[in-house]
Amino acid sequence: MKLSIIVTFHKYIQYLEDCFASLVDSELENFETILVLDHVEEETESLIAAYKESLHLKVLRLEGEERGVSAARNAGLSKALGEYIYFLDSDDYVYEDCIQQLIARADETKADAVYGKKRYTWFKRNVYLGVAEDKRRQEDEDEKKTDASYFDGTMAEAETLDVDEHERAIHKLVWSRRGLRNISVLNILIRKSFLDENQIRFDSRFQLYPDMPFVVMLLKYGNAFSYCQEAFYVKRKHNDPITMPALSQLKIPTRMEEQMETFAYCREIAGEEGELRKRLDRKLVNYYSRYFVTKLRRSKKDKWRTTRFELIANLLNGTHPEVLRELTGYKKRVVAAGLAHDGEKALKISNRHLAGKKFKKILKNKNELYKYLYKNKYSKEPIEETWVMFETFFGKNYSDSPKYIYEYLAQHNTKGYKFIWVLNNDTKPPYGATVVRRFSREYAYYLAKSKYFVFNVRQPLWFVKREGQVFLETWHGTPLKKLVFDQDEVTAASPLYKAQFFRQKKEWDYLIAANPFSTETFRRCFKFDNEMLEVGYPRNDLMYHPDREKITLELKKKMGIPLDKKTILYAPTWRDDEFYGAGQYKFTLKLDLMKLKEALSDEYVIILRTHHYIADNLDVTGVEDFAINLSKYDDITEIYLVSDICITDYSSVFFDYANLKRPILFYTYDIEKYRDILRGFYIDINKEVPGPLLYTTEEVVDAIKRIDQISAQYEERYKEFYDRFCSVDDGNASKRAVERVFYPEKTEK
Ligand code: C2G
Repeated sequence: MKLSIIVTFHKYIQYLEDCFASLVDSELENFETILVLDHVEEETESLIAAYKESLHLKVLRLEGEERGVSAARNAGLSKALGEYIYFLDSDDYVYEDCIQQLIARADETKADAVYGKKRYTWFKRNVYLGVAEDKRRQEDEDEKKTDASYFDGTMAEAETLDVDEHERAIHKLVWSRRGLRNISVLNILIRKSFLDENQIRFDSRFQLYPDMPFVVMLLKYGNAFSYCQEAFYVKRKHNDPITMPALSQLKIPTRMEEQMETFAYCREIAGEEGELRKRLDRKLVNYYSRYFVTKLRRSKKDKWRTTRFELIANLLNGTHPEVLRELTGYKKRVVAAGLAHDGEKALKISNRHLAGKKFKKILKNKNELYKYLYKNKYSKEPIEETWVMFETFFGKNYSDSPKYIYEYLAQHNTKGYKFIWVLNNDTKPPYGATVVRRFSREYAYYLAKSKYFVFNVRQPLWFVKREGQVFLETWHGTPLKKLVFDQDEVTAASPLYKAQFFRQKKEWDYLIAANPFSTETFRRCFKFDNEMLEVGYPRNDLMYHPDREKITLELKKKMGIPLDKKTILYAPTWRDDEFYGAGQYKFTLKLDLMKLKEALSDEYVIILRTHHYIADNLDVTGVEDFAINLSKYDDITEIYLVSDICITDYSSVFFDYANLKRPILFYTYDIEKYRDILRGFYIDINKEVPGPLLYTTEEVVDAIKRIDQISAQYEERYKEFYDRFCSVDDGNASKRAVERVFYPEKTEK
C-alpha cells in the first residue's frame, strides 16, 4: 500500500467533516485512513459510516491510561501499512492536490521526507476556498520575503535556489516556525521505513508539544529532504477560545514547564554541534528575551520569578557558544543576566527595553500617547458623577438609539447631567453637548472620567471600565444575521472577535432589546448576563411621534425630496468578504438605476443609503433627478419617515421600518452566498419576512408597479411579523431606558 493517513480525533466533530471531505476530493489511490479516536462524540459513528468506504477507514479507539496526541499517533503508526505516512489533524484540511503532489515528489526524489506549505485560516473549508484568495496570496508573498532574507537572495531565488535541502528543511520546519510551539509534523510525507529504521515515534511524556522532538528526530536522522512549495495544508485556527479552545488555547498551569522539558529533550536529540542544535538554541534565546522576561514583572514570589526563571537560566547555560557570541545589544545584556541567574537584573534590563519601545511608539503615534494618558493619568482622577458620554457608529453620525436617549434625557434633566457626544463630523447636537472626536485626547479624557456611557457599538478595546462607571449598550438592530457566538465563522472583523467580545460585553451593565426575540438572541449570542432592558428601540420612537405627518413634511423639504413624488428607500447592508481594510467595505450597486428611472420616475424618486461601513461612493451620474444619495445623512429613522416603500437585503433596517407598516421588498441577489457562506440567519428569510425576495432589477420594477397587490398578498405575514418584532415599540422606549438607568428610583419598587 502506498499511503497511510493518520488522523487523530479528540473533539469538535464539525471540523472532522471538513477534513474528511478534503481527503475525498484528493482522489487518492491505494491508501488507507487511520482514524484514532481519543474521545467519542455521538455523531462520530454516523460520520465514520459515511466515509468508511471512500476513505478506506480503519478506526482505532484509545483505551486505558494511554491518552493524548502522542499515544494516538503512535497507535496509528503501529497499524499503518503504507509506504508513506501522512499526519493530518482532525480540525484541518488539505488542498485537493496536496497529498498527490507530495507523493509524486517522494517517488521521484526517494527522499526520507517531503514537506509542503502550511496556510493558516480561521474559516471552514467552503468559506476558506470561497472568499479569501487575495489574502492567501499575500500571506505567501510575506513568507517568501522572510525566506529570501534568510537565504540572502532574491524572492525568486529563495524558492528555486539550489540550497542545501537539509539546511532548508531545518529552516522551514524549525526556524521559520514562530516560537517553539509551532514546530509541527503536519504536511510532511514521511517514508515509513525511515521511521522504523530509526525508531522514530512520539514520546508520550509530552502531551502539549509532542511534535517538537519528532521533527527534531526527522531532521537529525534524515538525509534526504524535499520541499514541495505548491502542496498546501490548511491549519485551522480556532476563533472561539471561550467555548471551543484548541489545545494551544487551553490554560494549563504546567505549560511552560512542559515546553522547557520538551526543549531540553530536543537539544539532547540534536547533539552538541551542528546547524540543528544552533537553530534550536537561537530559538530558546528568542523565547527568553522576547517573551519570558516580560513575565518577570509578576510578584516576587510568582513562579515566573522563582522556579521558572531557574529552569530557563539552566537551559540558557547550555547554549551553544557560537550562538552566545553572535548576541548584541539588549539581547546580549538580558541573556547575560539569565546566564548569571540574576532575575532582578534581567527584569531591570527588560523594563528599560520595553519602556524605550513604548516611548518610541508614543512619539510616533498620537493615539498611543492618548491611550497612555487614559491609562496612567485620567483614569487615576475621580469619576465625574454627572457626565454622560454618547457614541453612535464609532462617531460617524448623530443618530440611532443614543440620539433618542440623549434627547429624552436632555429634555428631562433634573439631575444636572452634563453631556459629551463623540462625533467625527461637524454635526452640532441640540441641548449644548460637548462634542469630541473619536480617539482624540479629549475622547481619552472623557472615557476615563465619565460616569455613564450610552454606545450603540462596542467600546474601544483599550477601554477598561472603572469601578462606578455605568455602561448602557443599545446595540444597533434586531438581528437577522447571526452574531458572535452563534457564528460558526467570523468571516469579517478580527478573528479574535469572539474572545474580545466576551471581555467587552462583561462591561455592559445594561443592554437594550427591541423585542422578546432580541432578548433571547442577545442572551445567547453575546453570552450576556447583566440587565436586559426590553424596552423597545429608542431609535424607533420618532415613528410613533404624535406630529409624525408634520415632521415628515419638514424632513422632505430638508432632504430635497420633491413633494409631488412618492419615495423608495434602498438600504442594503455590507458584505463581510468585500473590503479594502478594517471597517472599509466595498459596495457595488446591483440595481440598474437607469432602468428604474425609465420605469418609475413619473411617480417615484429613490433614496440610496449605504451602510456606514461602506467606503465606496455611489455614482448617480445621469440619474440625478431620480436618485438621491443620502448615505451620509445622519439618521436613517428620519429617512424611514419620508419613504413610502423600503427595499433592503439582509440589513436589520426592515425590523425597524416595519413599525410604519409600509411595504418592504427584499433585493437578495446574492442570498446563497450571504446566508450559507458568510453569515447564516436567525429567521427563515423565505417564510418569515414581510415581503417578497427579488433577484433582478426587473423583478424590483415589477414589484413596485404592483405594490398594492403585494401588500395585500403579504398582509397576514406582515401582521405576524409586526406582532413578533415591533409590538414593544410605542414611542416611549427612550423614556423607559432613561428612567431605568438615570432615574432608577422611579422604576424601583
Ligand atoms: N443602517 C443604515 N443604512 C444602511 C444599513 C444600515 O443606516 N444602508 C443602519 C440601520 O440603523 C441598521 C444598522 O445600521 O439597523 C445596522 O445595520 P445592518 O445592516 O443591520 O448591519 P450591522 O451593522 O452588521 O448590524 O443586530 C444587528 C446586527 O448587528 C446588524
